[in-house]
Amino acid sequence: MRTKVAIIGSGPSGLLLGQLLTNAGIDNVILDRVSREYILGRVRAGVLEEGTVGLIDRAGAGERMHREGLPHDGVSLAFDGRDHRIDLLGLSGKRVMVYGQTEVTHDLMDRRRQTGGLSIHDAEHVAPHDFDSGAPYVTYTKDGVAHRIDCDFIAGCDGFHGVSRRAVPDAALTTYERIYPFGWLGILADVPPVSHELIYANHPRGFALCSQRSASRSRYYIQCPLDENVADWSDDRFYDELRRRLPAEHAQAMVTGPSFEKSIAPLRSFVAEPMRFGRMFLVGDAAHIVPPTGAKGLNLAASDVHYLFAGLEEYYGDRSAAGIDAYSERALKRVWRAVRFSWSMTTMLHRFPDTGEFGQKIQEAELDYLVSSTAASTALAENYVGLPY
Ligand code: FAS
Ligand code: PHB
Repeated sequence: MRTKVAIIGSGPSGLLLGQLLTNAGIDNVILDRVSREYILGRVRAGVLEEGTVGLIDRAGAGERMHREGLPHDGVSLAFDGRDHRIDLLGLSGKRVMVYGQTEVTHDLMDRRRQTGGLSIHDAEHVAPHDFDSGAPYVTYTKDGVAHRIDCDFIAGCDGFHGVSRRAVPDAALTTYERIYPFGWLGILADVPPVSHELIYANHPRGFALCSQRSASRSRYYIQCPLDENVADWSDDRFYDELRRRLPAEHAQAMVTGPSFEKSIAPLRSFVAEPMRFGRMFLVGDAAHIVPPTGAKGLNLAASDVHYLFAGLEEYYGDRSAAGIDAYSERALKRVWRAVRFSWSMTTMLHRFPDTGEFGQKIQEAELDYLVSSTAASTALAENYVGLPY
């Protein structure tokens, strides 16, 4: 088989890139090691920047997002027993869209099927080859049969644990990492959200986040130790702890109900540089990971796709390589700004074991200044809604 762009990974990065390429008439194939159903069973991000919304629209997959998604003009920071609203729209001129990554993935998969894009699932032993040459290719096995896809370019959209970054020689890669000493215990439950907007809570007992998927489906998180066992957390125990970390008005008003998803996610900051190796590009989580505190993971994957698609469209349009040559530098500039923001939100809102009561007081002072300063709130709003591409 031969294609122009072989895409490894059928998550948001791969699907969004694949659809933009297909719409531009640039042939591509997506490979994933798991099934569609497995991918659609994953629960992840929930907040989309306007840039991400625009790319999903450009991909022709935005109809349900605009029908079911929730535009949010503000977000709350809760600390010291009180709520403080950050007026995202008033301060930045932009809003965010609350719409689950699972739904984005579903919509992009449906759009790919409508437009005849080829996706190969349950592909085993996927491997990129000769990407430092002019004739790269990808191999994989399906149902015991070995296959090869010759291509012009390889897009490594295969996430943090994927094969693309690992195929790069160590000497060609520089990585930067910070692993946080806690995780997020999250639940999904079909109960009305405690507030119409998201609440990020700093509390001496630990961080909490009240998010949502719709007016009848809530997504809640509490900071937990890394060695926590999710089986030790009944719904009642989770809700009791969540309420203890929220201002009384929310704790009292909270509607609880059975969770249908409960899991613990570790938190890390990670960046691999550069994001291009000859004819292979790293995209999204394959190149970087952020703690979800800033709601940036999925949105960074989208901006990577924006830069890479622009470069590939230019290459196949007027045969200029300028865009693909600039991809890594352009993407990393925005990646590091989002890594910084996600790190700062995580540092400001979570309980760190080694900073104790002094650290708590510093965080409360930072939050108190932030919500009382237009300049500081504007800076947070600009970053939260997404910096320009
Ligand atoms: P993905 O990891 O989504 O997709 C990679 C795809 O590549 C997968 O389908 C995988 O099966 C495939 N793949 C991997 N190895 C392969 C191989 N060898 N061969 C073929 N295919 C292979 N972000 C937020 O903004 N907010 C959140 O709340 C949030 N919560 C998260 C919770 C968890 C548990 C995780 C892991 C991530 C979370 N994220 C969150 C970040 C997440 O949303 C990512 O940023 C987003 O999925 C990135 O999309 P992709 O780059 O497409 O990578
Ligand atoms: C979510 O809804 O899953 C979510 C929202 C905002 C975040 C992280 C996760 O910062």
